[in-house]
Amino acid sequence: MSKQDLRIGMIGYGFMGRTHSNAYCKAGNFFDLPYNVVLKAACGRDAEKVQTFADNWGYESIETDWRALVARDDIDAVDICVPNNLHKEIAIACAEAGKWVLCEKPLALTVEEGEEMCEAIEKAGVPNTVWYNYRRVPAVTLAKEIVDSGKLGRIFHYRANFLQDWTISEDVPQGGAAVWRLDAEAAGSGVTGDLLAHCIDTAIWINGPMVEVSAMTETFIKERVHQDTGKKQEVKIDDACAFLARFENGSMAIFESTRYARGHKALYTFEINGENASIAWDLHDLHRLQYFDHSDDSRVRGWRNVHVTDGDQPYMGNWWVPGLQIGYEHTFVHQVADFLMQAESGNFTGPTFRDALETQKICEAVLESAKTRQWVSL
Ligand code: SOE
Repeated sequence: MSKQDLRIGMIGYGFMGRTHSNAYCKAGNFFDLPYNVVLKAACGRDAEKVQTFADNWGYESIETDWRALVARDDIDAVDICVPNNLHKEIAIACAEAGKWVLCEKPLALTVEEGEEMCEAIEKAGVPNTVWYNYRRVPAVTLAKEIVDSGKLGRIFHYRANFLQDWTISEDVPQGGAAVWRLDAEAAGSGVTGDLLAHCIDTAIWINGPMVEVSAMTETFIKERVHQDTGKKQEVKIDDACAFLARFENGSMAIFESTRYARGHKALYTFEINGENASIAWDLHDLHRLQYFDHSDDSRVRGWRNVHVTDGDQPYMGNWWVPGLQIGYEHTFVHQVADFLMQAESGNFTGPTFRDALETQKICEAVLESAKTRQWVSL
């Protein structure tokens, strides 16, 4: 039986536009999707650049105005891959037009914006997701399954880091293409919304809700040239952020993120310590899960280094043969696959806009705590 087409409109063509387009191209080859994914149109303000992007990935057409894309009858789902300050307006317009919406993280600039987006999306009843892709690293999904099975027992500790080093030079500008993440107007915040948001999404997915946070932030380089004005302007994002947190289940946590950890490019790590067992994961070695089980025979007890590639591990039955690993781009393929396979039936495992709003609330509480130097309750 031929499948119904799901026609994608992509807004934005940067790094995330590429990861998502790659996922749309591959998902149907590896997963039995209920739809035939069609790359219908790509949209960006620069016609030449967006045409090059469209030709590379196989989009059938281009638009240079996102409103025109959202108004098209031949688009079923819109993927929002533009800077954070544009998410709200586009997502609400998509919801009102009855489109499915896939939005890049973080959901919005603020909780207030995120709430408006959730209301519009839920009122329209359209399938929706936010691209917190690391949930779908097979080893991370396995960590969630192990914790859910109760094997760790009572959880005492959760700790996570996301470390980078790409903004150490004072010569890196802010604003405009490629470096809008350094411009508070476009990004909302620095590492909190960009990197810690990933750590928070994974943490609350695995370890449940957080109840309070206490944070500190720092902006190491106070002024940078803004690409739009050519002038040195104050840097208003957080270059680094560290925070303590307490979870509803009684466990305590420590989170750290920076773009000033010389030598680290994208070191996302987390560790969970329970009464009976511990789990650790590292993005630089993403196919492995470290697992320590205290119930093992004491003479051979130690950290197990599980190579998460066998067919009975999450997602791996759809890929190669045991022992052959997959990588970063596959997390996006998994998100497309789950979204399309689960969304219409209403049992999508998320993250939905509503799930991403929880992360947004924590990010906002973290920034408020850093500003007021007080614990903030959630
Ligand atoms: C920033 O450098 C960045 O690209 C984030 O925006 C992504 O969300 C993260 O996955 C990798 O780092």
